[in-house]
Amino acid sequence: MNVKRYPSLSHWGAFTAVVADGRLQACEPFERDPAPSAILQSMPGMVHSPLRIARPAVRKGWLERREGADRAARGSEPFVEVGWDAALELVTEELARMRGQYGATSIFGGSYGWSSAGRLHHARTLTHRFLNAGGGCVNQAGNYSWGAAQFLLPHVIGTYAPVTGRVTDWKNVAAHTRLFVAFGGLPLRNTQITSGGAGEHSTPRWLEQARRAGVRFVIVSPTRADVPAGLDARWIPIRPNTDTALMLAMVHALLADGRHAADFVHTHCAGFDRFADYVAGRADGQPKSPEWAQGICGVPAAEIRALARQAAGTRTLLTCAWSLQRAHRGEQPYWAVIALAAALGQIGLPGGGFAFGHASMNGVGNPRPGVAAPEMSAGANPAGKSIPVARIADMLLQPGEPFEFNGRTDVYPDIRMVYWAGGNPFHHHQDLNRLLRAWSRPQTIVVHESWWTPTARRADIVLPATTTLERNDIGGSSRDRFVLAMHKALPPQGQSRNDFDIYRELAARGGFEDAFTEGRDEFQWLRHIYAGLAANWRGGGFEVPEFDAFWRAGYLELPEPAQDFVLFGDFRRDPAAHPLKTPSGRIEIYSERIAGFGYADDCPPHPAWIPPAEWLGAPAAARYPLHLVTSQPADKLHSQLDAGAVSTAGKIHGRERVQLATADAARRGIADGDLVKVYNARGACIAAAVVHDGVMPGVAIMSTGAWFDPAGDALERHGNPNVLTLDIGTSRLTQAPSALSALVEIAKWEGEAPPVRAFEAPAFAGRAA
Ligand SMILES: Nc1nc2c(c(=O)[nH]1)N[C@H]1C(S)=C(S)[C@@H](COP(=O)(O)OP(=O)(O)OC[C@H]3O[C@@H](n4cnc5c(=O)[nH]c(N)nc54)[C@H](O)[C@@H]3O)O[C@H]1N2
Ligand SMILES: Nc1nc2c(c(=O)[nH]1)N[C@H]1C(S)=C(S)[C@@H](COP(=O)(O)OP(=O)(O)OC[C@H]3O[C@@H](n4cnc5c(=O)[nH]c(N)nc54)[C@H](O)[C@@H]3O)O[C@H]1N2
Ligand SMILES: [Mo]
Repeated sequence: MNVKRYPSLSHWGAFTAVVADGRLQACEPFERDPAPSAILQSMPGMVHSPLRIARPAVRKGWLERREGADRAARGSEPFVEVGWDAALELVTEELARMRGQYGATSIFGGSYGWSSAGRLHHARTLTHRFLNAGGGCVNQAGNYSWGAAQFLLPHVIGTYAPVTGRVTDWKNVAAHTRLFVAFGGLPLRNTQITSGGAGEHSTPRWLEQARRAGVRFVIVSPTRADVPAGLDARWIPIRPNTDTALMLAMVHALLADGRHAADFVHTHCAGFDRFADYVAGRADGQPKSPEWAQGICGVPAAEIRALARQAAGTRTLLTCAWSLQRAHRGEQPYWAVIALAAALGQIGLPGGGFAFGHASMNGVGNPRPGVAAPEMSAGANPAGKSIPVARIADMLLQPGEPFEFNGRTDVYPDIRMVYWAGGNPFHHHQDLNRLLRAWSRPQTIVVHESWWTPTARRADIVLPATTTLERNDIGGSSRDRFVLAMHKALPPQGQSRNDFDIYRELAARGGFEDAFTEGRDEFQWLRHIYAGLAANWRGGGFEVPEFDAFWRAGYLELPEPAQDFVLFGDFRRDPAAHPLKTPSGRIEIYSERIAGFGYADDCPPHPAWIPPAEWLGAPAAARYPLHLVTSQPADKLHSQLDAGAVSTAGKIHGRERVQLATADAARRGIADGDLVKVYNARGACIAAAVVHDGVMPGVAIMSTGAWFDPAGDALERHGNPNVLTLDIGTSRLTQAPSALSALVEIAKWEGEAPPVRAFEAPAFAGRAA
C-alpha cells in the first residue's frame, strides 16, 4: 500500500492526513498539540461519505420554471444533475438578470458561516470577493458568536478587542489572579475549536497551570458540566439570562458595605454615580439588593453578599462566556460585568478586572505576540449595504420595512437572490420554521457545499465544493502561535471544484476575472498571503523563513511573548496618556451616546435588569416552564461532521440529547434515555432525555448541530433545537441573536417515533446534459 502523509489543519486542530489508495485513512494529531480533539476522527468517513455532493444539481421545478417555480417546494422537490458548464451558465444568467432588473441590493451575499480553517479557500470570504468584484451585494454585519458585544463594547470601552480574544492572558492569571469568577463557566469542550485553526490546544494546560498556582475558581452556570473535571471549583447554579441581576446585586453589596473602589470609578469611569443611583433604587424605588436579585436569579442573597466580599478582598478576575450575550438583552450582562469590575477597581491591574470568553474558544487569553494571522481579502462592497447578521428572516419577510440598529434607522432591502457558500443557516439561525417561510421568498438560491446539508437541500442551484483536503491552503488564528501549511492530500471528490475556481470561472463569464483573481493562481495566492504575514511578523521583530521552507516544514511558530498582556494596563497606569476610544476617553458606565439613541426600553444608557422576552420569570413560563439552553456541541463544530463517527456515536436512538434535572423528568414521567418531544409555540423536536442532577431544575440543555430534519407540522425529528429558539434582536442597539432565550415544555414521546431522514441524500430526477 502506498501511504502518503500531508500536513493539514481544521478549526478543531492541526493534523497529518494519512492517505492510502486515494483514500483518507486517518488524521494524526499535530505533534506539537498537547490536547488534540477527537473530532478529527470524524473526517475520514465524512470526506468519502455518500452525503458528498457529487455533481452540480438544480432543483427540478426551478430548472423548468425558474422564477415561476413553487418556492415553497424547496427541500421537497427532486434535483436534476447537470454538467458544470450548464450550472455555471445558469448562475451567470441569474446574477446578470438580478443586477440588470433589480440592482445589486437584490442579491443577498452575506453567506454567514465558518467554512474552512484555510484562509485562501475560505468560502465566505471568496463569496464576498466574487460578489463585490461583480458589482456588490447585501452583506451581513456582526456575527452569531459575539454580535451583541461587538456593537455594545465600543460605546463602553472604545473597542471590542476583548471578544476577539485579546484579554488578560493566562500566564498573568496564573501569576496574579486569586479568585477567578466565570459566568457561563469554563466548558473545555468549547476549547477544542479555534477560528482559523489551532496548532496547539493551549487552554487545558493554562487552566491547569492556574489551578496549580492556587487560583480559586467560581463557576456561575445553570449546569455543573461547565465546571471542568479536576478543577476544585465552587458551582453557583443560576437561572439562565439572569446574570445581570446577580452582578447588579454584587455592586449593591459593595456600595452598601463601602467596599467599592471610589477612587477608580472617579478617575477612570464616566457616569458611575448615575448607575449607582439606579443600583440603590433612587430612581425607581427598587434597590438592586441581593434579596431582590435572589428572587430573579435564584442565587441566595447571602451567597451574593459573600461573593461580593470575597471578590473585593482579593485579586479577582471576572470573565463572561460569550453565551451570556447570545440572549435577549444580551448587552446587559456584558455591560454589568464591566460596571462590577469597575466597582471592584481592579481593571488594568495584573490578574484583575474583566474578560470575556476564556473558555468560549481555544486560544482566548493564550499568550501570543500581537502580530497578524494569515488573511485573504474580500475587497470593498460597492453596494455598501448590510443588515445585522441575525436579522435574515426579518429581511426576507419584511422587504422595505424599517429597522433600527446602533443609532441608525435603515430599511430592509428587497432580496430576489440568495448566494451562500460556507455556512448553514438551517443550523445557525433561530426559529427555523420561520426561516423556512422566509426562505420561500427569494426567486433564486445558490449554494456551494461539500455535503447535502439542510441548506444545500433547500437550494435551487447546488455547486459541489471540495473540502480542505482537496486543495492547498494556509491557515492560522490570531489566538494561536502556529501557522500551518495545508497540503492537498486528495483529488477533488466526485466532480467537486474549489470555491476559488468556481468563482474564477463565474467571474470570467461575467467579464471580471482579473478583478477576482488579481492574476494569481492558487500557489501565487498562497505566496502572496504568506508574504503579507511574513512582512508583518518581521516588522514585529520575528524571523520568518521563505515560503518554500515554510511549505516544506509544514508550519511556522511564534515564540511566547516575554511580557504578559493585561487588558487596559496602560489605561490604568495613565488614563490621560492612554484614553479609551469612547466619547469621554473613560469606561462609560453611563453612555450619553446610547442615551441619545433613545432605546430606553431595551437598552438604557447604563447596565440594567430588563427582563428578557422569555425566561423563567416571564408570563410564558406558566405554559412553557423550562428554560432551554442551547450550547455548542462537544462532538463536532456546529453542524459540521454531524453525520461523522464521533457525532453519531453520541446520539441516542439517532437523536440529539436533551439534559434535564431528575425532579423535572420525574414530574413528567420521563426516564433517562426516553425519547421526548421538546416543544413550544414555535415548533417541536424529538430528542433523547438525559436525566441527571448536574442541571438546575427548570432548565433543559441541548447541543446545537443536529441536521435539520422537519417532518411537516413543525415537528423536527432529529433534535435540532433551533426550531424552538426565539428570532428577535437582543435590542435595537446591537440586533444580535437571542438564541439563548427560549422557554419550552417537554413530554415523553408515546409510541413509534418517525425515523430520522437527515442523513439521506435528496431525491434525483435524472441527469441533464
Ligand atoms: N440555538 C443556537 N444557535 C446557534 C448558536 C447557539 O449557541 N445556539 N451558536 C451560533 C454560532 S456562535 C455560530 S458561529 C453559528 C455557526 O453556524 P455555521 O457557521 O453556519 O455552522 P457550520 O455548521 O459550521 O456551517 C458551515 C458550513 O460550511 C460548509 N463548508 C465547510 N467548508 C466549506 C468549503 O470549503 N466550501 C463550502 N462551500 N462550504 C464549506 C460546511 O459543510 C457547513 O455546512 O451557529 C449559531 N447558532
Ligand atoms: N466543540 C465545540 N466547540 C465550540 C463550538 C462548537 O460548535 N463545538 N463553537 C465555537 C463557536 S463558533 C463559538 S461562538 C463558541 C461559543 O462559546 P460560548 O458562547 O461560551 O459557548 P456555549 O456552549 O454557547 O455556552 C457556554 C456555557 O454557557 C452556559 N450558559 C448559557 N446560558 C447562560 C446564562 O444565562 N448564564 C450563565 N451563567 N451561563 C449560561 C451554558 O451552560 C454553556 O455550557 O464556542 C466555540 N467552540
Ligand atoms: Mo460562533
